[in-house]
Amino acid sequence: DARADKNSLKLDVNVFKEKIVHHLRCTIGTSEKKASKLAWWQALVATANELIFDRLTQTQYTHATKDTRAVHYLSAEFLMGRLTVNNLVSLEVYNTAKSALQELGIDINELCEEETDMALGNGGLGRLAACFMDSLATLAYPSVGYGIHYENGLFRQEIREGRQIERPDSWREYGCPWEVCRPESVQEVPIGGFVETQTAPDGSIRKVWHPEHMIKGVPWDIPVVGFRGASVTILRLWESRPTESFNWDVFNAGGYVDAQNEKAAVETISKVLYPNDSTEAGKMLRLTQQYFFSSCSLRDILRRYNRTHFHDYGEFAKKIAIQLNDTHPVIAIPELMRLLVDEEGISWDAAWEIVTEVFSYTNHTLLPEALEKWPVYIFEKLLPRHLEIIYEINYRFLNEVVEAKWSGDDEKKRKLSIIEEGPCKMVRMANLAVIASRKINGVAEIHSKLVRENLFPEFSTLWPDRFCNVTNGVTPRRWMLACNPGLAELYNEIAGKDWPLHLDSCAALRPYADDPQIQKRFMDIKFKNKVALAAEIKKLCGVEVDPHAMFDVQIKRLHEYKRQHLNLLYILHLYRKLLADPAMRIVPQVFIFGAKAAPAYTLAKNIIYAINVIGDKINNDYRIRNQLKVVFMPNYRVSLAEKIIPAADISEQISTAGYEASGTSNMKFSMNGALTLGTMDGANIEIVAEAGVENNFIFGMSVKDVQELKAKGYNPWDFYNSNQDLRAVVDWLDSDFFTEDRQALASIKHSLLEGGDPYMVLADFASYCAAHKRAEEMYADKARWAHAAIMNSASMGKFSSDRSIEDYVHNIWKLKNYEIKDEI
Ligand code: 26V
Repeated sequence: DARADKNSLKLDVNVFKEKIVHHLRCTIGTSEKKASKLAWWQALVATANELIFDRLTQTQYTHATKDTRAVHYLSAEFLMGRLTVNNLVSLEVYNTAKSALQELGIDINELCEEETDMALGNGGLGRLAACFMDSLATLAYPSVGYGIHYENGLFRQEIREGRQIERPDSWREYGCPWEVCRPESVQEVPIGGFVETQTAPDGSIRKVWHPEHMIKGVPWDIPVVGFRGASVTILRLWESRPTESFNWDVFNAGGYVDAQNEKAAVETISKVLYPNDSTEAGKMLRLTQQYFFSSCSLRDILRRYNRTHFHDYGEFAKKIAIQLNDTHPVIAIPELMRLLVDEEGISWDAAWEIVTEVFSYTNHTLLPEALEKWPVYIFEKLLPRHLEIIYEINYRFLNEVVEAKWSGDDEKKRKLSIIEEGPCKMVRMANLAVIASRKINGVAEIHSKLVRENLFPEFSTLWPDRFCNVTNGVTPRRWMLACNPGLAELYNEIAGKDWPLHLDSCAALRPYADDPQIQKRFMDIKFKNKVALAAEIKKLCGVEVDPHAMFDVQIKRLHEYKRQHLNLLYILHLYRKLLADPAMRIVPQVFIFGAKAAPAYTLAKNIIYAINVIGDKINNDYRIRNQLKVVFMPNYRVSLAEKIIPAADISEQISTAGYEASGTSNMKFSMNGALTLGTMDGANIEIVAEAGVENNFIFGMSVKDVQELKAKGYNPWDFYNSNQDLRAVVDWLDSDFFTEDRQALASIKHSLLEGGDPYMVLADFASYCAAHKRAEEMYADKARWAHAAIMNSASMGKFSSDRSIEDYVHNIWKLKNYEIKDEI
């Protein structure tokens, strides 16, 4: 029967082999003789999909028959990366597939390299959403992820003569075999136009929106496979298309070309993911993207709800939870009000009660430039009815809630208003989110505290119970089991095979932290990973590095607050010492960077350039006898992180305290046995609390120190003038020692001095150097280092995204999970 067939596909190498060949011939349409690697990979995916879609059907059947409560995770970004290895591991067919392919003369690793990353995200926020999908599926909570089906993900980065060049990322140019289009769930979304006020004979008023356009939303589903097939959930991404009605009139009037232009304009909505740019460009389109996917998602939720509830909204808030991943989907709040009031005929008060029960909001950054505000004039053009609804929400909030608490206090009203007054009136999306949400959370303890105390102090006085913390986590399936098989095998032996589901059980390794045999085993695994990374570095950067050297890694988006330039100043400092004393022997070190800069962020791009030219100089300076290497790995992305992280000795987490909301790579590094060299910021604080400060290298100002220095008046010149080493390396940037383009490097010096050094790089420099010195000393003591590496890896139970999801479930979503049986 069907079940026996599935089992034999899972376990029997011959059956698996036959299936792959079958799909190669009958699905892909080629033969073993002439198939390309890509074709083999497609056949492998088709084979996996047989199991995946069956499991998906079982999951959806269970949820439909039980009318389950579900969470809907709305996110403009899902940084999924590659899916093949994870899906095969989760289906428990990885080894079967590997052997089957081996017998066909094919290396499974080579096939997996054929897959283009799904890079539908900028960084932390998007990758977090992807880890959460993995945990939701694994824990079998009823859930849907909703986002945008970007035609182009985050740009591909090339480095030419040290400089970043952006290239389009067409991830599905030749089709993506994981996704399936669902024409039966297409939505239509109105936009533009004007609002008409109709007064009935009884004097009651009705608002009628006459939109200018309709946009079609086409859903693409990507199945997310829970570990060991616990459940298969769906990531549903919306693609924009012109509706048939859209260009009909123009078309008939003989305007074939005009119609094609309008078609192109609509398709633009889901064309490209915006990089975290601080520029004004594309504001209009960005809001359109956000509204488009939020509206499609809400209509999809309502359609599914009404299949069983027939427009009776009494149960809506019992069945539906919606999580807003940052402010990007916050337009869903007025959109749900509009759908309920204008289209479903529910009273304002009843609709508001539903809305405020359903939504919750996660904040991911305190950076003022990242808090979204939209000009009112853009709203008037695109979403005139939503603007009215926002005004109404605001009016009631200010006159009922704020007035009751702070009667007559106009200053409070000005601060808390959704509308920012001024020459250009703005809609503050974060204020709207807080006013309408049941819960508001930050992403690490310290960040949640700052959200309460610095970002929304008045709101948290008003509604203390709404604010909470959910510390981020990452999936151990991708970030340990799949990317570090050597380490996974060690944990299988020490902690049993269920550790990817119960990461706390990795603590079983801690008693062995001083056991010489286990230390050797652990460090041998690390060394093998470093050998593999060294080969990758040779391939991508052409630089030879010694795997015995200390691998010091900083991989993350390029931003001043993350302080890649602090790292660079230390590298210059080491280099300078080596040049001054050619006989000096140091711990050999390889500094590894990976980072994309937003295309319009000039200083960030100059820092990338500086890393490359300084690296080039150092790597080719025979005087330092290969004791120091600096490599910039191009096109940093999920699949590259999976190769780098298992090979890291040092994890650089050096943001100015108070600026990195959480960080998530910090957790991945620790799990894989790297030691954190970092500030007391974000989740670093919680990581070292678990793994031991003595097993990591903490340095620099605390949040309190930063606040105090700012209050007292920070002057970077004080540090520059009083520290000779610091002055020497800062001045070195303004020289032609490294490059003809002296201006590019001098701009970094300029920002650190005349620019006021907004992220206090100079203030933390001395302490940073001291931390590096401690790291170098510890690295020379092999047993001490192994102890620390093991303690880090074995203490990361808290940072499984399963724990984060359980926190969301218990404190916010209130879901039950369901065992998925083979029922149909
Ligand atoms: C947005 C923008 C937009 C305009 C200019 C510069 C800029 C810089 C940063 C951002 C951040 C977007 C939100 C984000 O990705 N936050 C990250 O979320 C992670 C998951 O919670 C967290 O671990 C990171 O610390 C946080 O930066």
